[in-house]
Amino acid sequence: DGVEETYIMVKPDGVQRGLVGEIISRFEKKGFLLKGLKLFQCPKELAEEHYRDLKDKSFYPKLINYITSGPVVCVGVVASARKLIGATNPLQAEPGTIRGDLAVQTGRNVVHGSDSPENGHREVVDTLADASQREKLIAKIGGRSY
Ligand code: YYY
Ligand code: MG
Repeated sequence: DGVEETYIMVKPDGVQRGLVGEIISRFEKKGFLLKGLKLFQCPKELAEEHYRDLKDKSFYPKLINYITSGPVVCVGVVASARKLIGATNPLQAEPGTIRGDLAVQTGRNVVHGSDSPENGHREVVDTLADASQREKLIAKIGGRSY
């Protein structure tokens, strides 16, 4: 519909460390419109789909293991959120960003944010759609269009 969406995911380390409120609060205080929110155990198939561009990377198996290791919190917001999240490596993320303030390890960087409007829309649909839609999606992953 022309409105940019971003999929934010508080990763398992963020949930386990009790940072859900803090992280969502930053998006709220910045003025992002929240479109959806839920606690979610990511199925392996969906994690592989989510990180499909990274499947040849050496860290990919660990990444899939980690992201499916416990519940995550999925949030759909309107507009781009990468600046608020900060660089992938928290040691390079600016102070004031979520990763800059709250994380130290790349593999435990507390939050995901979509890297483009296209991926934002896809990721919001994939996880914030209802369970029956997601089952259908998982069944047809590989040949899809948005
Ligand atoms: O979009 P962003 O999360 O900042 O980074 P990506 O390059 O998309 O990688 C996704 C995810 O993979 C990253 O948040 C942590 C992990 N990762 C890693 O464990 N080791 C790396 N060298 C690079 C990324
Ligand atoms: Mg990314």
